[in-house]
Amino acid sequence: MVTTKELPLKEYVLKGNAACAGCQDMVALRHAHKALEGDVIQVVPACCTSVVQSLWPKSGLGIPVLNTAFPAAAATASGVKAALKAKGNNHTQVMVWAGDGGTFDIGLQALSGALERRTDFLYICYNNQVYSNTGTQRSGATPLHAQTTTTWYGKTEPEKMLDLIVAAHEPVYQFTANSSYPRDLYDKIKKAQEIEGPKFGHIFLPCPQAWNYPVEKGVEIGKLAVETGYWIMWERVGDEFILGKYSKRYQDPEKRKPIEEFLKIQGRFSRLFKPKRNEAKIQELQDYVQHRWDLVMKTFT
Ligand SMILES: Cc1ncc(C[n+]2csc(CCOP(=O)(O)OP(=O)(O)O)c2C)c(N)n1
Ligand code: SF4
Repeated sequence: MVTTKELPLKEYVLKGNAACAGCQDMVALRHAHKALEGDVIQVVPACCTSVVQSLWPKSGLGIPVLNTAFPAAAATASGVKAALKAKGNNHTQVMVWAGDGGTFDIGLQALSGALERRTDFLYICYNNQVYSNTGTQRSGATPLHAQTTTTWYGKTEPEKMLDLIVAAHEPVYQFTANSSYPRDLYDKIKKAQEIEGPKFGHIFLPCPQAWNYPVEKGVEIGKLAVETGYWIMWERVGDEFILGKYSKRYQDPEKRKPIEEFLKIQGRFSRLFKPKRNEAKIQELQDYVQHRWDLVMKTFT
């Protein structure tokens, strides 16, 4: 794994941009661009990243970016890739950077089409589990019992298993990552850059604004997601499945921290603990951790 000292010094995500304090999207984006070293055209649909990028005169990205309509990011990327090819440019990476709303829900059809067309691109879904930039509405990635402005008493459905939907398209490379492990993310983006064909990365990242936690807790919450087994780190190169080193030990349920440790730190789950503890709902989320592991392991191994 790359060491901190080996990370390129050049910054492509610029200081003083419009992201909230403690935004973990910026941590992930920063490391992705360090890996790509500027040879990239980024496609961004409507989301927090598009605000960071496009607010004049404070554009937050020092690379070429194409802002596109909310549902159209992957289709736009196919077009950009075709244009580069027509110009004889086979090296520049086309990378979509889209939120979970723009991927799980409104951009899913375009994503499916681009994967099926075998577009040579990298699609990144940064998953903060909510439509953040329009005020915290629930998305298809919002977990069971999480409170949002459209689910005041907690969401009544669990999230969509997007990774399995994407896997059914057989991308050449697929991975999950987490903003609390940025060097691991860096390595995965580097790897993606070397593989030709459709590639998909799914990054879990806490959002202080929407999840309602103190800004300094972002890294801790991301790590707790892995240590409770809630978020599984893995890669798939073709058919080869690799369980990530950060998740390996948590395959054993005995080694996992209780899900409560991940939940209680976040205001969006406060109704599970106040005014009185809701044991049944906490247990439901605990059981769902194992369900997710079973689905992933049964599907890929
Ligand atoms: C067709 C369409 N519907 C709705 C919107 C309004 N809109 C812009 S961004 C956004 C939320 C994006 O959520 P997500 O993709 O999860 O990214 P995040 O804001 O969390 O970064 C919405 C609903 C839009 N721009 N276009
Ligand atoms: S709402 Fe969340 S994801 Fe969006 S800029 Fe703020 S912290 Fe980042």
